[in-house]
Amino acid sequence: MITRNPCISNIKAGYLFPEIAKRRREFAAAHPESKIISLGVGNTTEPILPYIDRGLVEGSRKLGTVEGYSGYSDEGLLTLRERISEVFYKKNFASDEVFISDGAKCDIGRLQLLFGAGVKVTVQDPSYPVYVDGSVLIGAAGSWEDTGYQGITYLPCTAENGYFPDLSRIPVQGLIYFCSPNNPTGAVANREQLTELVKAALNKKALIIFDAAYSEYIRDSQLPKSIFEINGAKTCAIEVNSFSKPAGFTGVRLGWTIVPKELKYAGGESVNADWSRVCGTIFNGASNISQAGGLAALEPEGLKEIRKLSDFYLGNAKLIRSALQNLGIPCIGGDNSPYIWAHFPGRDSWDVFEEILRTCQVVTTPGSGFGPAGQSFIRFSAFGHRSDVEEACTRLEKLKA
Ligand code: PGU
Repeated sequence: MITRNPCISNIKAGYLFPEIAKRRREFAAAHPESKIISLGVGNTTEPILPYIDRGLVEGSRKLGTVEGYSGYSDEGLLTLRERISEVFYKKNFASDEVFISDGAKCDIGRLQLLFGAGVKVTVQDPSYPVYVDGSVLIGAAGSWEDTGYQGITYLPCTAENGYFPDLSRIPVQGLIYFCSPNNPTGAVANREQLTELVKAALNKKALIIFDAAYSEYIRDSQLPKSIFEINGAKTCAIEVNSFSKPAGFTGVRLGWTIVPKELKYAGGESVNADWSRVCGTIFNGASNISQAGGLAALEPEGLKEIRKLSDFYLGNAKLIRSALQNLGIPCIGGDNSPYIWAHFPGRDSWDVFEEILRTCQVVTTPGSGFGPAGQSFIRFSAFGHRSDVEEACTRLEKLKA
């Protein structure tokens, strides 16, 4: 029989979220009477708001008419690409620098094809697991050693450094994944910090993949929502973003990636041209129905709904954060992001996960699943119905003991 891709054998554990789902199922099977509440995976729960929903419905209806029918749309509807540039980037990007995707995760995976197995990858530690697991799959992570992959540079983000890492260890000509607002810590890098990041990337001739999936949760107007608010970023950064968390499109699937034309490899070749080539080869565009929804989301009425929906989840975050603080559990995040990062000093994350599941019937995410520096932390997601979040907060009091 055919042999397995050795990169797949290198993956240390199952993908974090299916592992959590498995443990939840096992608990539910053993305790059929329990009503489990999930503050685990960051999956949206609230209905799509009416104006945006109408956009999706109309997009679908159009497909049933001769005049409105459309087929493949490759890099995405021109109108949507232009509107994204206008709404999020002050028209700073031409439409052919905006690539419409079926979500940020999918593009994070595909982008690695640009750099190949030899690339030196740097991540914030902790970070969204796709950066590391995706690097393992393309063969860039090397082998697993105790708490991390030998080929990955982990930059610890801890209370001591204000959850912004020491950038001096970034390898030359490497790839840096940077996520702000951060998943899982909820920390948001300020303008000075992102300026430092861009400077470090330029000095090291490195490329940043900036994941801004939670940018619409930023409420502090001083905080940057995009890496392209920083001078110099156009020559060292790619940005991925998504309609998932702001518009509730986790199941609809729609995102975008900005690849500036100024961005060049060491040999002077255009990254934008290569990205276009990669997408043209292995991606046939986002659903035209999703794109119609995305267009509606970026109209003034839709943008109001984005604000309303993200305000709702931020309201949940506030409840969770104060419930934890009342228990004396140190935590950060939740003010400009939908995640709260709670510290249980000296404890193993999976043990705390199990304890919260057993005593409160609340599913969370163990911090160690996001990287070595996540050990002893638990991530609480603010995506949930309000009544469930309130009930979960009440149940968390059982942790007092
Ligand atoms: N980027 C970050 C930083 C994320 O946290 C997530 C989702 C995505 C991208 C995915 O965006 P899409 O546009 O929907 O593809 N993170 C969630 C869901 C888990 C997962 O496997 O994606 C989370 O709980 O961390």
